[in-house]
Amino acid sequence: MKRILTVQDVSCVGKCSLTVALPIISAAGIETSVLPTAVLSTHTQFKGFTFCDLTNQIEPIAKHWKQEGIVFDAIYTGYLGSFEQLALIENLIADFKTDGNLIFVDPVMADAGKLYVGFDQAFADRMALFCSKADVIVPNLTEASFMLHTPYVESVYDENYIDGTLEKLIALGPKVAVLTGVSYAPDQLGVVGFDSRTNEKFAYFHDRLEGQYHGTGDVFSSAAVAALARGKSLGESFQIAADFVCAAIQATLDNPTSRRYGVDFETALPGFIKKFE
Ligand code: PXL
Repeated sequence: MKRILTVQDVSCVGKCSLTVALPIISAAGIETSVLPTAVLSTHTQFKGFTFCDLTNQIEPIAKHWKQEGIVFDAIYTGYLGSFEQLALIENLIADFKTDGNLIFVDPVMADAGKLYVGFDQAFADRMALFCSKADVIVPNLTEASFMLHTPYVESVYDENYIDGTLEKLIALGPKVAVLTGVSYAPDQLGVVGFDSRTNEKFAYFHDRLEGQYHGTGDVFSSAAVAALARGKSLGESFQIAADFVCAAIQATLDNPTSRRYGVDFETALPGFIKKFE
């Protein structure tokens, strides 16, 4: 069985980060090891959340894993909260990198043109450096614009703009760059990626569903890294991930609650699991 290590916070309520990565990666038939970087009562879009930083656990945990000779087929990082965490996780990646394993970085820090609470441009610059260590990065358009110091363009852009953005992301150093939330027409949304090793571009578009939901980026990345670890191609993996997010949003629309509570990915899990039969 493949083993993925995922490094991100535990937001106890508000389906995102580890509480979605663990069930989704496990459902794909992959052992999921976790390195929780912090515990929050909820994600940061609720008011008054608690926060317990676990940065001081990163080095001792990694040291123990090294002593035990533990290896990972992929390392997937999501929300990381500080410069210090980025530096420590860079060391961890250097220590656990093998010839064959996959380093998958979701530079979680912003959406819809805005940085999340607690992040600033300096953090985005540091995250851009962190991305150089990755095989695959999956920023949304907002995260890409902060990392590249380019204006956030909400809707009116064409394929050339996206291709240019992918080129600039590749120049940061990752082998594969994937942009999420791309839209060339009001009724569609999708993902476009570029693999600098093969010079291949891939793209997948689907109908745009109503509304913006919290945690969909984490659902998407968890599904994509799982599919890649299960040996699916880049194109297939990102299609599986996009379809899974759509199915989860559809399930949420069918049974609405507050958007802060994330999407009902649980309802969509049986369809996701079938992709690996
Ligand atoms: O879903 C991204 C995310 C993860 N973890 C925490 C967050 C957010 C987005 O706001 O606040 C703690």
